[in-house]
Amino acid sequence: MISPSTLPPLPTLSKAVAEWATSVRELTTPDAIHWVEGSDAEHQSFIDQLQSNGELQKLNEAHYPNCFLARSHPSDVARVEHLTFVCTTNRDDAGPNNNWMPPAEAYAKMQELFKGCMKGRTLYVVPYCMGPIDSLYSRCGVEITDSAYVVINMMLMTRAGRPALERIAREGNFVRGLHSIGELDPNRRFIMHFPEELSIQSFGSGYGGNALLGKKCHALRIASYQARHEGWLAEHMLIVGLTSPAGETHYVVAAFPSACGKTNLAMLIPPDSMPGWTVTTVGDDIAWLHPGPDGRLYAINPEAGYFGVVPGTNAKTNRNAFKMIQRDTLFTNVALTADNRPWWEGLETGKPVIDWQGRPYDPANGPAAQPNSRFTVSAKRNPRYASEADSPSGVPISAIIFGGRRRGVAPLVYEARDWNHGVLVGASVASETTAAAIGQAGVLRRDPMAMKPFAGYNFGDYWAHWFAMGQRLKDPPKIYHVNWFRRGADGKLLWPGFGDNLRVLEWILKRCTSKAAAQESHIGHLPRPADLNLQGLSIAQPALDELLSVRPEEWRTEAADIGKFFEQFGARTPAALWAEVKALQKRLG
Ligand code: SAT
Ligand code: MN
Repeated sequence: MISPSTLPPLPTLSKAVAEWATSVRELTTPDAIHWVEGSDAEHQSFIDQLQSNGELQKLNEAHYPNCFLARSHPSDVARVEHLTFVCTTNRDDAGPNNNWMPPAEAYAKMQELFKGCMKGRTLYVVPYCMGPIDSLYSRCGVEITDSAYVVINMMLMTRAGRPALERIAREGNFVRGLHSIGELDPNRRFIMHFPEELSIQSFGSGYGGNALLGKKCHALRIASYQARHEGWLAEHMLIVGLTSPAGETHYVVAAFPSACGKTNLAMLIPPDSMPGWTVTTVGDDIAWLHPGPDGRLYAINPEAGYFGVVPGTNAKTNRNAFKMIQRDTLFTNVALTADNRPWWEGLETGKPVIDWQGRPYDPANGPAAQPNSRFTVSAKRNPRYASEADSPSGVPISAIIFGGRRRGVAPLVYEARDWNHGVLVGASVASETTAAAIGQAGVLRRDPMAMKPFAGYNFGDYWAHWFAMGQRLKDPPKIYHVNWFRRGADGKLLWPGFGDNLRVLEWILKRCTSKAAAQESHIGHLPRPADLNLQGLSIAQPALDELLSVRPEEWRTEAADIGKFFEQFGARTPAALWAEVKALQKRLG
């Protein structure tokens, strides 16, 4: 083994990164600079430092070994879509789906904010690789930040450190991400993206989606733009491996808006009444999809960790995740019990004594844990981590699933007629908003491909790119829409969800291998109750009928609403998408 002291110093590896770091140092005037190597010892030293300055609190070592709690500023708990911008030269390239600012104006604004902002702080240089370090599909970046909390999160969420910088030195290109927590002042907070220059500037927030720049900023907004030019897709999708009792393995990807259960589906536990199934996780949030040499679509997970929603996680909803976060986990904004264990709504044991803001718990102040409180943990801690997650060629995808959180209209599951119809199905996803973004929760909004907050360019061009991708695949995956959240007249959820979602996945896989029947409806192919494996599930017939019902009058309204939504994108809305809307309307009569 080479001793670290004989390795070349990091700043000498890449001239381009070193020059950029120097220019940032001159602008932000930090007291010190630290280049992140990526070693375990270094990670520990950051934890020690954060603990000694009070930013991290060690949790009960006997019950939660090597776990820590971080509390954010109370106004800094979620993504801020109204302060997130895509700064392309032409406004139309960002599209009505993004906030836009001219690049020169945005750079000038950020220059003002960043000037001298790291005085008294350390500037950290974090080289990272999104995806397996030796995969052609992976892409690298460097995040410069003044937050050690961000550094330890990036070390869990990405492949960060020397090997990434070595790859950058070989390839010569990287995404430049500049971040400062500033004063955490919501009035001086901006998340700016410059896809044309592969650069990101984020100021004034320490929250995950705003500050861990490898995640939504790079792996979705910048990467989606890059992917369009290079002929691949960067999507807000989990990747899961499903092995049937017969020993056949298929991989599927699924796109749902934030906080709609992607992590739960990615780590699904088969119900006792479905013995013999094995579910493994490749990714829980982001998929990069490439046409493979055999004409199929292949997926890699660009991330190396999970940044998941804590509330609701328990042994029943997600036993794997629950086990996974019992050790080596960083919690943000959860509550505490009297014996210093983390606590959250839905935990089912213990009780909160201190709330997420560090105050004595009082129900009058609202939930004990922040509804968007999060865990950060290495993917390797997942007891069902798929070893293929590290495969440089990715995994072949049999089905693409879109979904939203909707009380009505959308049935439990339906299958698109073909790829082009599937693009319409994805483009018309609608979902009730959640706590993952600042704003009112529970409002229905269109969230095409669950990418509304994350597409780094005009949705019209994005849909055109989806159609073009279909043309390039000899053997494209089938496309589905699911809705686990349909409610009955009494307002109660009709479908049990969680592990029982495997019943729907089983039907999907059987369809992909021509082993299951379906009936045709106006909106696509649906299972009849007899086509679903309902063994061991007690569900009343009327609930099942309602779950699988498609009401033409509701769908005529839906189709008109979808059309209105697409009109916003004017001439950029592809003709192929209008053709699909027309065909749907014709079928609905
Ligand atoms: O905060 S994140 O954007 O990383 C999580 C999410 O909203 O999906
Ligand atoms: Mn997400």
